[in-house]
Amino acid sequence: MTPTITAFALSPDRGRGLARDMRVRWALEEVGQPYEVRLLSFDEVKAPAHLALQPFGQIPTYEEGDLTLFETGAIVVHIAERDPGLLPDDANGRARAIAWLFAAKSTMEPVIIDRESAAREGKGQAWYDERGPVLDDRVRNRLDQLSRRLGDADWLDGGFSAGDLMMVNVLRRLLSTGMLETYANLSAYVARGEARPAFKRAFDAQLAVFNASRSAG
Ligand code: GTB
Repeated sequence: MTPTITAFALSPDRGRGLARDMRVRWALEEVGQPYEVRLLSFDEVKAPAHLALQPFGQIPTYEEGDLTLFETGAIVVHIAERDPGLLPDDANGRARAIAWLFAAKSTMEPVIIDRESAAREGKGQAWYDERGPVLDDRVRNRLDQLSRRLGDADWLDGGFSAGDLMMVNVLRRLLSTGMLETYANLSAYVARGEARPAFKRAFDAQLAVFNASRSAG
């Protein structure tokens, strides 16, 4: 059964592979699972048909036969459990890989998004002079901790896993900030993820959508 995911026709990230369909595309490419994409406008994600699949009116969703999923963490775990390639064979290794996926989603991503949202919303506003440095420090603190743990390893726990996929995807959101550059090992880690053929296929696919929608619009 070929899964169908949803994505924005005209992604606000302008094809930089930072919207959350990218991690699902990448996971599907890693396991060699072909997929279809249903493209949505910003109005369509808030319409009843999509809200029935994703109660928060967000992309991506994942439909496969009678299974409908939302939340990229759950979707990537499902893909990793369904097909080999993203989780180790041993039960403890699988549990640790899933723990890293959760660390990316619930320890790293929130501080990165909070900082980004405040920078966008607070531009030129007095409150941001005080709040901005606090949010920067929170991100740096997590990057310090992650960098220490990664050390000079290629991946977070043995071979490349769904945990690395999610972590690299989340860290890429910092690419335009200059914050990653201070951490040679984290920069190399992200570059290692981006060099994977499956990443490149996923990246090219989402960029093609953005370019086609921009030309059409
Ligand atoms: N927790 C959910 C998950 O992991 O599935 C979060 C899904 C989510 O936030 N999806 C975004 C969305 O649909 C798409 S990525 N938002 C609409 C809404 O919440 O109303 C959004 C995005 C925008 C811009 C950039 N960028 O420029 O870097 C990156 C990502």
